[in-house]
Amino acid sequence: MPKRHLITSALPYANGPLHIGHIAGAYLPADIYVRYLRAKHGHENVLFVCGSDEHGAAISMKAIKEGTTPKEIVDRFHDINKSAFRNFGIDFDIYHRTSSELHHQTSQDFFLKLHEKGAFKKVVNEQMYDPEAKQFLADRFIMGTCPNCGHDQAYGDQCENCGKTLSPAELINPHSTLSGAKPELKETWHFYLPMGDHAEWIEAFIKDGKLDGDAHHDANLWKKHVVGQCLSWIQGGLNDRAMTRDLDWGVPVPIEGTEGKVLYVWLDAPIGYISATKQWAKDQGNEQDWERWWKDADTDMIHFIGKDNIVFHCIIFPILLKSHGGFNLPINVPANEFLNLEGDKISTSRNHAVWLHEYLEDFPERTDELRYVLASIAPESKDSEFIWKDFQARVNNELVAILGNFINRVVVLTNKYYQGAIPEGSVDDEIKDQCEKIKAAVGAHMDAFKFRDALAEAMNLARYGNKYLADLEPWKLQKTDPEAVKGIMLNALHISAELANVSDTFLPATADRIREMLRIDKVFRGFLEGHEIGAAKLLFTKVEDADVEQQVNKLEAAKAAKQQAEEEPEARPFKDNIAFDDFTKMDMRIGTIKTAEKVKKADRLLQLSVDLGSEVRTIVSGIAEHYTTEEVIGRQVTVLTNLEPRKIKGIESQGMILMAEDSSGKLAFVSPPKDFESGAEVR
Ligand code: B3M
Ligand code: ZN
Repeated sequence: MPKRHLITSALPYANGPLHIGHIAGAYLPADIYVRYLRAKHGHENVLFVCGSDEHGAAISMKAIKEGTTPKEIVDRFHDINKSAFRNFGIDFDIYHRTSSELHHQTSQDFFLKLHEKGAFKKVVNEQMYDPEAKQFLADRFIMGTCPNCGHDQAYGDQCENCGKTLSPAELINPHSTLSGAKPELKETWHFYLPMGDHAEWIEAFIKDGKLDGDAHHDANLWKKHVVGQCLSWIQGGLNDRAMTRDLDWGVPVPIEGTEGKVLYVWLDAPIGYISATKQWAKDQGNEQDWERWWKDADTDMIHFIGKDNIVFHCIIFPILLKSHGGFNLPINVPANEFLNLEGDKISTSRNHAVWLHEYLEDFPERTDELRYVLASIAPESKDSEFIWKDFQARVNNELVAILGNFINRVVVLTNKYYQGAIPEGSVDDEIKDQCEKIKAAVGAHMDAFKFRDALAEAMNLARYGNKYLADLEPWKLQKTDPEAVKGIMLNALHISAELANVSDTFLPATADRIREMLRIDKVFRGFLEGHEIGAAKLLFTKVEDADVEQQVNKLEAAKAAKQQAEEEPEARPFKDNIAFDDFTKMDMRIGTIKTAEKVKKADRLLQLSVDLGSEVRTIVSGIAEHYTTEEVIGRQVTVLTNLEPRKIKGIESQGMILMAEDSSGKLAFVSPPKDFESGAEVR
C-alpha cells in the first residue's frame, strides 16, 4: 500500500491580496512538496487542500472601514486569491471557503462533540465593551497610543509601527474603532479550552514525537525554530484560551442560549482543512472518502504555514483534534520564517510588498522565474530577503545562463545535425548514474524539508549538462568526428529529459515546455528509436535593468504615497446630495452656554443650559473629554434646536450642539467670531 499524504497550506484571510511573503512562507513550499509526493507516490495518494479563512475581527473591521459587509469583502478576495494561486501554478486539489454551509456545519459538529466530551469550561469574566455600539470589542477593534513607541494608531493586539504585541489595557487613550467611545469592561462568559490540562502530552509530542507513549513522528525532522517556539510557549505555561467570541460575524455557537456568540476564528479555521477535504470528496462523488484522509493510520498529515501560525497548528489544533478523538495529528509542521523585502519588513498596511497578482501582470508568463527565486531564498530556517537586483541576477545567471542555455543548445543542435531525430545508440552509464545520483540527492533533501538544497541540487544537473557540452564541444567535433557527436548528443538529450523531471517539482511550466520540445511524457523511460523532437523555443529571457528599476520605483512610490497620506489626514468622503428643502428643515441658532456640569457616571457627557435668546434649553453633549465645565461657560455655540428631544442618562436633551471634528478625533465648537446675539439664526 503506498503511503497517503494530506497536505494543507494555511488558509489565507480573505481580506486582502497575497504577496510574495505569503507565497514563500506557506504556499510555494507546500506546492513543491506536493508535486514531489505526487511524482513519487501517485497523484491519487496525495491530497492538497486550502481555502479562504473568512472569519475573524480583521474582516469585519475592513468591512466597516470600507462601508460594506464582511460578505462582500470575502467574496471579493476569495476570487482574487483563488485565481492568483491558480495563475501561479499552486495546484490545490480544492480551494474551499470557511463561509460555506458545509464548513459551518462541520465546525459546529466538531464544537458540539468537544462540548459533549467536556473539553471546555465556562468562564465568566469582564471584557472590553463599546457602550455606544453596544458590542463587545475584539482587541483589533480597540485603538490607541502605543505605550512602546507612541504611535497613535496602535491596535489592541499589536502596534504595527513597532511590532510590539499589546493588550487593550496597555493602550494610552484607548477608543473603540466602531464608535470612538472609550471601551468599558463588561461582564460576559465564554467556553474556554483548558490548555494546561494537555501540557504534558503535547510537550512529549513536540519534543520527542511521542503520542500516548508511542512513537508518532520523527521529531528530528521538525524544524528547530518550530520546536523551539512551541516549547517556549508550553514551558511559559499554557493558559485557558477562549474558544468563543461575542461577535456577529463567524460560525454561530451551536448551543441554545448562546445568541450573539460565535466560534473563535482559530477554532473554526483549521477545521476548514476538514471541511475542504469533505467538499473535495463530495465533488469526487464519494462523500465518505474524506475520512480516510483524516483518520487512517497510513495517511500522513503535514501543515505548511508561516511562523506566526505555529502555536495554532502545533499546540491548539492538535489539542482540539485529540480531544475530539478519531483524528490523526500532523506528522510535521514545517513552518517557514519571514521574508523581508528590499531592506524592510513586508507590510500590507504600508503597502511595502510585491503583490502576487501585480507580479503576474508585470511579468506575464514568467511565473517560474518568481517560483525559482522564492524557492531559492525561502526563509526555511531563518528570515530572508527578496531584492529585485538579486531576482534579476538569479534569473539571468542561473535560469537563463544555465538551465535555459543547456536545453536550448541541445534542442538547437539536435535539429541542426539530425533534423530533430534522436541519434541511435545507447546512453552512457556514467551519464545515467550521474542523473540517478542527483535525483536521489534531490529526493533526500525533499524528504528532509530542505527545498532550497533540493532546488540547488536539481540545478546541478543543468550545470553538469552544460559542463559536459562545454568540455566536449560537439559544435567543433561535428566537422571532424560526427559519429562521436551522435553519442554526445544522445547523452545530452537524456540529461535534458531528466532535467524536465527534476525541475517539474519547482518549475512546472518550464518542465512542461521542455517536455513539449522533446515531445516526451511525464514518465520518461528513455527515447524510443526514431523519436523526433520539436523546434527550440527559449525557456527564459533576461530580466532587464529597466524591469528592476520599474519595480524598485514602484516600491518607492508606494512608500512616498503612504508617507504623504500619513501627513495629510485621510479625506472623508462627502455625503450624497440632499434637497434644499431638507436643509431648511433644520433650525439652527447661535446659543450661549450659561451653566455646565458633569453628568454622573458618564465620563464623556456635560449637562449644559444654553441661552437661545427667546428661551434657555437643557442640552446634554458628549464633549467632557475635550472641554472642562469652566472652559465652556460663556462660550457661544451653534445649536440644532429642532432635533427630536432625547433622554440621555435620564436627562432630557433639547437640541444638539454642533461640533467640528478633526482627523485625530479632536472636537471644537463651531462659534461666531465675536459676541453675537443669542438666538441668531444659522442658515
Ligand atoms: N488565516 C492566519 C494567517 O493568514 C490564518 C491562517 C489560518 S490556517 C487555519 O496568518
Ligand atoms: Zn509601537
